Amino acid sequence: MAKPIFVLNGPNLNLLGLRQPEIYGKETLADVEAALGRLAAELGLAVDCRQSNHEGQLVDWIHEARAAAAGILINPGAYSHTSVAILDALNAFDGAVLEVHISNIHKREAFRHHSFVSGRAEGVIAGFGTEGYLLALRRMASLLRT
Ligand code: DHK
Repeated sequence: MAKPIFVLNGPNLNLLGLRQPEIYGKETLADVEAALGRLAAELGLAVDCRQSNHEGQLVDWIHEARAAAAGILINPGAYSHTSVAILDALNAFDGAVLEVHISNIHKREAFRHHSFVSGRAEGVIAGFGTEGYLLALRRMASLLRT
């Protein structure tokens, strides 16, 4: 059995669909994860979707991915802009990393314009709404084929 893609969502993304829908949309995280599961099946991949509000938990999952995942698709939420620990953990992961932001972080407050994770990610999607996760999964499938 091929290794899954870890889909990691950071803080507050459990409130997707409820918090600031004008920015993050009306779809819930469960909706997004179900759509990712369906697309993964179409693409012949498997996804393992997880969400945590805790930085250390995300770091632990990235460590787990070293042996258990073919790639990581991550929306680190606010930790994108603050977490050297998540960047360091991703730098210790050998597979492909894709970063997703639901909103266009470059159109928002200046403190959201920089992401530590972008220094490691093969690609970044921002501002495509929750559709960005699906686009990133398609890209992950291409990266894994090459
Ligand atoms: C999600 C968050 O929770 C914010 O802290 C980031 C990101 C942007 C998003 O667009 O998915 O700044």
